[in-house]
Amino acid sequence: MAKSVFSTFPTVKFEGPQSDNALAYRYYEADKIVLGKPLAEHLRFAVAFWHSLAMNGSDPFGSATIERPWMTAGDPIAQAKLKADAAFDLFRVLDLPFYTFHDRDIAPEGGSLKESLANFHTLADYLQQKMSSAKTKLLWGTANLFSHPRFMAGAATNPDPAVFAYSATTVKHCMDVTKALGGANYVLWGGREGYETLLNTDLAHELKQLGRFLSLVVNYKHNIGFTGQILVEPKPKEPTAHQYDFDTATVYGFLKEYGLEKEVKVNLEANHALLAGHSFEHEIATAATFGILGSLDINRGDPLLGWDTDQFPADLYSMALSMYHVIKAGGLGMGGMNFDAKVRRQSFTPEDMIHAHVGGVDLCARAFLIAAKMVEDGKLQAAVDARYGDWNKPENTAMLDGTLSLDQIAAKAESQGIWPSPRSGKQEQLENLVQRYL
Ligand code: XUL
Ligand code: CO
Repeated sequence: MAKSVFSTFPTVKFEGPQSDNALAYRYYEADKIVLGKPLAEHLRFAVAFWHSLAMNGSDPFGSATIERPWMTAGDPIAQAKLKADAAFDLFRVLDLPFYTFHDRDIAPEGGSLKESLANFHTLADYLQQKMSSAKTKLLWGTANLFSHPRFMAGAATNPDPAVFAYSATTVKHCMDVTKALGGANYVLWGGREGYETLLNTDLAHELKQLGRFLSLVVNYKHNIGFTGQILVEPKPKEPTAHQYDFDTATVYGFLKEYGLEKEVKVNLEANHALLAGHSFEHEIATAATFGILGSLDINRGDPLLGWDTDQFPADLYSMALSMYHVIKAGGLGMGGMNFDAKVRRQSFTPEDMIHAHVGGVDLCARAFLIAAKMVEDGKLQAAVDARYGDWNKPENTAMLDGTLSLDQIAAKAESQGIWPSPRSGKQEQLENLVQRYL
């Protein structure tokens, strides 16, 4: 194998918080036992092929700033193999347990459906070969049903049935490959599953198409015996003005409508939550409430910009609260934490890519350690339990368990002349408590 752009970098090691080495982990001690199991098994970090190998730094106002050997002209299959070689070298440097990909990240589009599928399977075989001698496993696979112009009016929700059929075919093959590579999950992010204007959109028809598409995916999963999870990734806007998978609550309603709430979970992304007007922890807690917490895409947005900047995470407070809710939900199970984050346009060197991941990994690991302390300590939970404590009294439980009707509740309240007095929510006190763990 030729030397990759990452081959001069040694494998990043845990050196502890005191280390002065910029390319060392300070908090991510993979085999440290926390809450009964190694940190690595809680966090299940993944490197995203899309952002780390396929992005070139271009934006609407400027051309590529990141030039990698596999991005230059040449035989597309040979270039894709070069990219895969570099990917596995990056995985070696970062020493993280998982990676994720879109079909188009790993293999070039061909001149026909047949050729595109052939390219995809050629590279999938190549990845399988590389995985046989590497530690990195597949967290999830997905299909890019949004970049090519054929998807401009949607994939599953396209008014053109040919695009629906093309997308179904692509997803079928992508699920086959994800299964063959031992993927733990299969993700569907509806990049263009939404609309720009109702003037040209039959909303009810598009939702029916999307529901059918997801049912087909779930049926196929069972037919082929894929034991991974099917995950939908909510996002409220960008690229379309109105995305059908707006947020966790919207996705849950959609799953219920199509009877898929026991079959499909969510892959939650930090900045998608923000774009939906939520915090990441809100989305995690909501998914946990409905029993559909699947996996996490880790990144951050810029509240000053308000679009999907996909930056590496840096906010310890928010991440600690997010990890707290992950732990409370019983962990990520088969899911993990995928760095759906890209380096900035000016960070074009291979070393920038490594710094970005080292910082992201350490931020999340540190947040998890803080959250574990919060859970073990139990003070925050005790405060919440106390706040709801009166619901444990039988006379109050009766209002929730169906024993009392509305008029019975009213009759009782009136006869007792109840007159609730305000109770403090203790928000600042609890904020101060959280600060003590940081
Ligand atoms: C786009 C996004 C995607 C999905 C997979 O905002 O998050 O990378 O995670 O298609
Ligand atoms: Co994502």
